[in-house]
Amino acid sequence: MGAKEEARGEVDRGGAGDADLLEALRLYREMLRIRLFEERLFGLLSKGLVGGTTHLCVGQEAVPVGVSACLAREDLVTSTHRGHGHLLAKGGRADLLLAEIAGRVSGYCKGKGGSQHVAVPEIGHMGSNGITGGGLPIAAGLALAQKLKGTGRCVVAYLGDGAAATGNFHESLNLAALWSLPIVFVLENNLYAMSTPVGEFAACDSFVDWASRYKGMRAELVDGNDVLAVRAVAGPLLERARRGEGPALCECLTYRQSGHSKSDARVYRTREEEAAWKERDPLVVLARETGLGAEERERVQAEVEAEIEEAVRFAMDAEKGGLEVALSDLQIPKVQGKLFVREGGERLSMTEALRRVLAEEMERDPAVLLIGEDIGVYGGAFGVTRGLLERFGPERIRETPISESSFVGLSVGASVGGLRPVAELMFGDFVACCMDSLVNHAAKLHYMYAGKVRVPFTLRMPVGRRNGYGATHSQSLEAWFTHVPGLQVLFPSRVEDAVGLLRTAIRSDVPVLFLEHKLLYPEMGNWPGADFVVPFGSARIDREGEDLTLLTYGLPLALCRKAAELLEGRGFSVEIVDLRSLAPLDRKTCLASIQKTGRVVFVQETTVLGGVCDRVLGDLLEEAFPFLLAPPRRVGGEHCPMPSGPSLEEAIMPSAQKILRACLPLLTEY
Ligand SMILES: Cc1ncc(C[n+]2csc(CCOP(=O)(O)OP(=O)(O)O)c2C)c(N)n1
Repeated sequence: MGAKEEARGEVDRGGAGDADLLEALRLYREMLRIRLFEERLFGLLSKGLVGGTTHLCVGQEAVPVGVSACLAREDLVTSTHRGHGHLLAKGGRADLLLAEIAGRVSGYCKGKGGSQHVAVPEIGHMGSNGITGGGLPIAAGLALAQKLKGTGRCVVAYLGDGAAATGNFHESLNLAALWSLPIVFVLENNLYAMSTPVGEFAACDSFVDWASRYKGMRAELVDGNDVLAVRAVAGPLLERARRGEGPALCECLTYRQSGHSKSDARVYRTREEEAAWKERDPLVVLARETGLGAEERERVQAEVEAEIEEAVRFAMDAEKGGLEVALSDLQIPKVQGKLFVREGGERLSMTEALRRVLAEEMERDPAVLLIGEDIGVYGGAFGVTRGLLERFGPERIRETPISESSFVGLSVGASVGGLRPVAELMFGDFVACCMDSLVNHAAKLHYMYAGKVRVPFTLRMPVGRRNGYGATHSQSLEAWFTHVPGLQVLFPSRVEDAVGLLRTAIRSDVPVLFLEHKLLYPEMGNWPGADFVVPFGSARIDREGEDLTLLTYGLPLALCRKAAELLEGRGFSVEIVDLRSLAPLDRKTCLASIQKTGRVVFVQETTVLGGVCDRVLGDLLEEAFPFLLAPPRRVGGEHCPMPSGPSLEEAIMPSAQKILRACLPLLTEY
């Protein structure tokens, strides 16, 4: 028996076939709302009245309607690129959704999200997602937040069959099963991922088969064109998840009657196949099974048509936004704390200071939790979290499998769900494994959902050289992230700043990448006192001078100090600016220093090509150019991967001598 027949034949309908006529009519109406919405939208798209890319769910309406019939308003859903039906079924308004898709200010997300990126948290819709599989770890994070906060709510994570082939799918199912999260993955198996048939991309008999291999995970297959069957199967899975008995996957076999997107000529499937599925259209199936009469259906049809016509009028007449709307929801709120350093504080290492901040913030705010690999008894790769497991327990010192993509994505979701996760990467190089979670999600959710969600998430990562760790364990990739709007990037060079910046990161409502140089962990400094914070975008003058400005951050600060002393010995006065906050950048302090000295050299550890130096100097030059007495210079590592041998590593790194050599011509020849 094929999976399709199995789904039709073996479903326990749980008495749902006896649903009374009123309920059947309600379900019919909900499905019809989605159907007519999509058909009307297609018309607008075809006439060019609505732009952008759009993925219609015609033919799949029974899935969200059957699932939503088992959800309370407070339960949460995450959605996909094909998400209009998910939102409408969860209680979304047709007019606000259509206005959103049409890019209007009165749309759900001011027109900034469009068809694929809509969130309506007030009805438990936590966002659709343009990245296939990208929403799955976020959904797991939302489920973790429900579990830790004891809300009793569950999370539905919609996904397509194509998403089941992603690493995020398997990593998220693994985490959900390990931690017994209150989540049900609702897999809409419409037989194709764009044009590729399921059998050509998934090496499994069914997705239920895959999912059921995860311990504690329930997995059920259901006819996704039969709304009563979907309701009957999803209900108990959701109840079980709510009771804390574990996650589930509900595979719904269905068919997308429309093309993948508006430009799809559907050459990968036959018209006969389409016709066969049309006979099992969800509206037809429900009417047939429950004996809904023509008269009732026509009445509902007229009512829904009127609603959709009104939605079209509303959306087409609504205002289109301009620059002001486009640049809204980018502000970083101020963080509360003290801005002065207590003199003569206790001496401690960077490692001890970071640990103390983490512990204090966890004491202060029960929403703070740590997430990462081997951060428990082992204490993290560099010992920063040592001892915290004993103090705070495994619920809040949450050790993860080796799955950077999903545990970072999960942290993003948990932060949207009201927690303040501080995740740790074992080595900063592994940030390459979770780029999607950071760049497409952490950085974007607040903006594209028009400020409706917050992402108070910190990602700590040990970076940089350490005498022979080699090419994949020594990188310092901060420059990648200073380019991404929505991400904050902090990089302390001394203990006091590490304390103040980490507090700022944890207390803020925005996503922050917090970089810790491995060679700075033993560095000693003063404990700056409880509550001390260093605000975003505030550089520090480390040394005052008149003739030349050294801009730097992180480990090379020490080299800059040495070079400044050598230059002083030759009669030159050097100012050092420690950026501390790479994004946002303190342009004012940098420009004031360059205006004063007329000469600038940027010093950083990594290759200068496309480095933070390029981003900062490029940004400053337009204004700084008139003050410059000499060309700007950059000093950094050679443009090659980090070699392993310590002498090779040393050879490609910046040094005080190299800085001196870069500075001297500027001071003597101009
Ligand atoms: C990471 C990623 N890769 C590729 C795409 C392009 N894309 C958008 S939808 C889609 C097919 C997804 O298939 P499935 O998950 O089965 O959902 P369906 O479209 O069938 O609803 C693809 C390849 C994307 N958006 N994200």
